[in-house]
Amino acid sequence: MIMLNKYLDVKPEVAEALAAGKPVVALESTIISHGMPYPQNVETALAVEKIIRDNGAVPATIAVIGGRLKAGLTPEEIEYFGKKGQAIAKASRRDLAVLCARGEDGATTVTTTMIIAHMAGIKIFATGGIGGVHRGAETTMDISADLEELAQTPVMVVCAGAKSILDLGLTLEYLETKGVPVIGYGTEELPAFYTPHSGFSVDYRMDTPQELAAAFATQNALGFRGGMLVTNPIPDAYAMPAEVINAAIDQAVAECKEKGIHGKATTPFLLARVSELTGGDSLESNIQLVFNNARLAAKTAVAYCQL
Ligand code: PSU
Ligand code: MN
Repeated sequence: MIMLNKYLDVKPEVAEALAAGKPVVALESTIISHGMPYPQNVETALAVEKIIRDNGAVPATIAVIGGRLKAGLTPEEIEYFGKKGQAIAKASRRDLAVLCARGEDGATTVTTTMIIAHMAGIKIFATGGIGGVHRGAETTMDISADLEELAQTPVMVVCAGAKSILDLGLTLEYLETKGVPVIGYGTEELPAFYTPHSGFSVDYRMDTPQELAAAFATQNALGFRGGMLVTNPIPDAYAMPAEVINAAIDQAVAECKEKGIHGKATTPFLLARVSELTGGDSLESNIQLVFNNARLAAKTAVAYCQL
């Protein structure tokens, strides 16, 4: 009998799957409220859940609602998060206690999705991109809490790499210091979200969900606390031309600096600005890479349960 946290609500379908040793994949809610516009955010979140199911796992979209940590949302709750968008607080590790104490809502980032997934007993999590070390962090010290969470919480995060709104080289250095393995799925090169190429190398290449599952199970069996980062390149058919996306990112980063935006507002500002500057193209790429990650995460969760 697993003792669950008193602030945690696990959706019955998710709880049943976990109790039966069946595959479950966690999904984050900041990507819904802050990462994409309405209504594409809701359509994408629901389609991602379907992809997880079609690939043999149960989806658990994670969020904070009325001070409760939710592992698994209903379609109505997903619609609520999508519609409220940026009006919902973006919840990182430092925010969870206050949100629970006050009975408020929060959209979970990679950090808080990992925390709540781990509380519920979910091992695998699919998202779009992670936060990391921001460009200019040597003076701003803007380093996403996602990296610290990967260092201390045993959840596998399947993403499409990180956007070059970040300093990708410094992000890899930080992950190395913290002992987080960075795996390339079918590639030796760290993917840069909208493009499969960053010019940086990953630590290991793996080519099957079984290999990913075995490496992560071994890390857990060794008693290591941390997570594992799986970077899955965007399919070529949906990749953006590097010049187009990099020009938009450089402009967004410059505007962010000019406007003096900092703290938790930085990443949502950069994401929204890049999306405006590149129009619907980057949104379509973003949606497709999330679908691709959901497929891989579900297959890996299935493989993990078969070990
Ligand atoms: N990067 C993306 N898409 C996202 C995010 C980051 O390409 O949606 C979101 C995720 O929820 C991530 C968070 O965990 O932003 C990181 O925010 P910050 O940099 O403030 O830690
Ligand atoms: Mn930050």
